[in-house]
Amino acid sequence: MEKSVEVRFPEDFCWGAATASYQIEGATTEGGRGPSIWDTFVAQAGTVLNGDTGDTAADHYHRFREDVRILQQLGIGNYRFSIAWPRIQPTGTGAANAQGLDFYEQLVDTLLAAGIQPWPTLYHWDLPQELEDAGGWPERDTAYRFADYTELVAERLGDRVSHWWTVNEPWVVANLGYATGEHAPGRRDHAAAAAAIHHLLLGHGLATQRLRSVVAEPSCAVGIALNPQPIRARTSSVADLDAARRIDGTRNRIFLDPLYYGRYPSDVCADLADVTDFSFVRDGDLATIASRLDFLGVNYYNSALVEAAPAGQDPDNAVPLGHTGVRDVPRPVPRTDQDWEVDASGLTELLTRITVDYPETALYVTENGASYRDEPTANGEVHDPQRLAFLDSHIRATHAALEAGAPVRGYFVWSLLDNFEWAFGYRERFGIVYVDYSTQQRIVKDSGHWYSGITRTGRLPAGSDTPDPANSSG
Ligand code: GBH
Repeated sequence: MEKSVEVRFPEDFCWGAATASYQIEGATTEGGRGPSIWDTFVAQAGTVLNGDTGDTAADHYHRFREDVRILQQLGIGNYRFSIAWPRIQPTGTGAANAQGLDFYEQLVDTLLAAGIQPWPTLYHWDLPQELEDAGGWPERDTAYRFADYTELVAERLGDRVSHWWTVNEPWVVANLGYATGEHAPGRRDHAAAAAAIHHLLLGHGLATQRLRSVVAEPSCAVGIALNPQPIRARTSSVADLDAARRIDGTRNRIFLDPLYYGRYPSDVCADLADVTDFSFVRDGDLATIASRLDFLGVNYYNSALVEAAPAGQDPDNAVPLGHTGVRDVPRPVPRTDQDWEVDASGLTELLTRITVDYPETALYVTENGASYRDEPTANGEVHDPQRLAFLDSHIRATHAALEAGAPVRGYFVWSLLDNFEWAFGYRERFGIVYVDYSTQQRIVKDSGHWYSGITRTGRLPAGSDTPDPANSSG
């Protein structure tokens, strides 16, 4: 166990917790909500572990007041949630469904009354099914539909919401949704995934402009939440370094370069020549995509180590967008119960790297957390020492980035509640609050009580005897 030093965050550092609509709301047929691609996907056999669906989830649609009360009791002053597009436009186009807007207005008003700042995400993966039927994100029109939907939301909530996230993790949407098929809509077409990347970025840019036209600045600040990842090479051989360059290209730079500099990296375009010719890019698109970002959201789970793979030995689908000749190298490091490697140092590396390569934008860690499958004890407590240690080490890594000069302004834990973890269903538990899915009872886990202390004081005490996740037993 390592002795840690005290770290103090600035007074105005933003502490928060995050969720997403389909993962917590349930009530998928209530309030005039239309079907989304996730409703369709989960209904197909073999897509989600144990056949789980988001039909009920954490029943947040009916229990949001209780969930806001929990945030308030924990002293968490910022809440990142997402708005379900099919609640606002059940078929993805046309007039707003008033009940959908009412729901989010009530949520926002309840948050504000509790002294909690709302940080809505406009797209966290629940595309209206009709838009997928018309081609989905590989189709250019979807970007324009996203801007129209954004306008409807901004008109209703713009007078009381001052921070907006457009799209959550376009890498996941494009690659898992359209290339590997692990997520909705379950397509497996690398060229379609490449077009989806561009239209997600275009949708982000159009929505950013639309927000600013509806809501007067400065009360309207906009960003995008990416899931960039530090990519390390196993050795410094030319082959391994080149493998890392290629993955860094499609994981990170294919998003960051157009957002910051209005261009796709030429090496990435060359790497993808067999997949796409980028003919979906039209005049003016890149300027739209490069609309000023007020902040950048960084969702961080871990880093990756890659190496060049001998021809024919790269595993199926391991590398999206049709890359071949690269493979992931497993490392002898602690893993979460979901088998994800834990590497807090990667978060410091990522935040400082972004600061060097894409400077001058406020950074927020918009998601960070881990799945450990702890269950309540007989007396109804949930002890989750590994999650607590995970959060402790990553909040320290965030502080290290701040000390090193990265403009990090906030940290949102993923997640407030245990929830529907996409293809893994309810087996994985990311919450700092436990959810009993048979009773919908909420229990604040040890990590939640601990995080509450951090949010109130803005500091992590010295030598807090947080166990090393490697050595602690769950
Ligand atoms: C986010 O996605 C989502 O925004 C959120 O909805 C979700 O619930 C949360 O994270 C937890 O999954 O096997 O070690 O290589 C995360 C995207 C992409 C992060 C795949 C982890 C693989 C880990 N993820 N990545 S590993």
